[in-house]
Amino acid sequence: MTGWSPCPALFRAARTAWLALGLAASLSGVAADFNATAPTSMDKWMYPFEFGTGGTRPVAPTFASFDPRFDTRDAEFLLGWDTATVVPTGASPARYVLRRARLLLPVAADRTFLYDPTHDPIRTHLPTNNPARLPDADAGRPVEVFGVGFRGGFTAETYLESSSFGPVGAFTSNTISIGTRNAFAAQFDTNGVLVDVANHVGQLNANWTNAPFEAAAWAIGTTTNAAPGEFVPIDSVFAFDLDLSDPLVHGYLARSLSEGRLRLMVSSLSPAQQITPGGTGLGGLGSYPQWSTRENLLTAGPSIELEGTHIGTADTDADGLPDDWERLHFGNLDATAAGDPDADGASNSVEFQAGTAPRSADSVLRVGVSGGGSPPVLEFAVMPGRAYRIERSLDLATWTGAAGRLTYPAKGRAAWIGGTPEVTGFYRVVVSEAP
Ligand SMILES: [Ca+2]
Ligand SMILES: [Ca+2]
Ligand SMILES: [Ca+2]
Ligand SMILES: [Ca+2]
Repeated sequence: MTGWSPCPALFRAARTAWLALGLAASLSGVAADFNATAPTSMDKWMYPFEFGTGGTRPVAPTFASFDPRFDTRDAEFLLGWDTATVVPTGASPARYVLRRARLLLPVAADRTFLYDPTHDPIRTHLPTNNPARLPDADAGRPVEVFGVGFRGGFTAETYLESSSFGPVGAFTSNTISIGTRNAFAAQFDTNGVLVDVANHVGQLNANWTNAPFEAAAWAIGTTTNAAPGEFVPIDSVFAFDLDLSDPLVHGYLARSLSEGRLRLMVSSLSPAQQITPGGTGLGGLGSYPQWSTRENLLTAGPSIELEGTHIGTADTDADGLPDDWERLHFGNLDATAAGDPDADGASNSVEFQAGTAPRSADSVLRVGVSGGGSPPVLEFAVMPGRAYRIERSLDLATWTGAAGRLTYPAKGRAAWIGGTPEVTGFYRVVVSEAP
């Protein structure tokens, strides 16, 4: 957690909320709360040598390769849901408040891998002769869920079960399939951009290198059917509760619901049984999970539970606060736009715009200053589904967009770094619903 610095006299950060109401959709009359299980509408084993069968197989294993000619997260499992039957589409991502997003995945093979419900640092994957290597403190490897990024011109809409994995090079090449898959497990980097995590362990390949970085899964699978370190029996169901406390993850899910098309990728750095010449890490005997796909007739297949509130546009008491938002936070329509029941200085209207909680004084858009002031750095907490813009003024009358970049140094935190050393002036953070 970053501490707040007091504002220097010449560099005052003002708080404001932008009241440009985006009437992106008219969805009044639809029940606001949703709590439903959606069946998987597409899934595909993402493995370079699936040769066209990835979309229709009954089983999708996930495992790693430490052969540097391949992605380290070699075999991934793509899952997709058409969510329009569960949640109305078309509104701003700010209008989807999730309380639970839980992927359920049945195990399709008996006792092929050890249960590990906690994160393993990347250093535990380094070869035994690497001095930076850490021993794996708990047996087994966690099964992780990430978002999905696309390349090769594909999008969540156009990438289908029948779409190609991506180019697979010649077997004689030392980059047979690395960094090329058309759909990949992805996380947000500190610039808020979805990046491929397939090779975060770092490979030692003369023609393809990347610096190692730690991957932070959006969820790690848990089951009640095995104790940590034990083999997992067939038909165990793994539950993955997505980290809704991360505004970027929550925002990804909210945008997916707005589009009616949710995509997630399951991945695990489970060892596969293969020779790993020159690899950076451990190959060893195969010990990897195999998941039931929606084509598997022996199980219920994968599904997702979605619970939350869709905030429609209806405002029957005409106070500027959507009915659904008032009921979500107050249980009735008695709140007023100007009210400030939590006495945090932000009116209910401002809290609605900023996505903060109107009954929690700790939840408020408050801007702090860090660094020496050159360039200016503004820090503030971010909320899901919001767009933030920084403006600067010399007279508190005329405001113009300030040159700089928005970064996300820690979960839930934004740091805006000014693009010029100019610090004199007033700055404000303008928040609006994400388009
Ligand atoms: Ca482990
Ligand atoms: Ca109202
Ligand atoms: Ca308030
Ligand atoms: Ca508040």
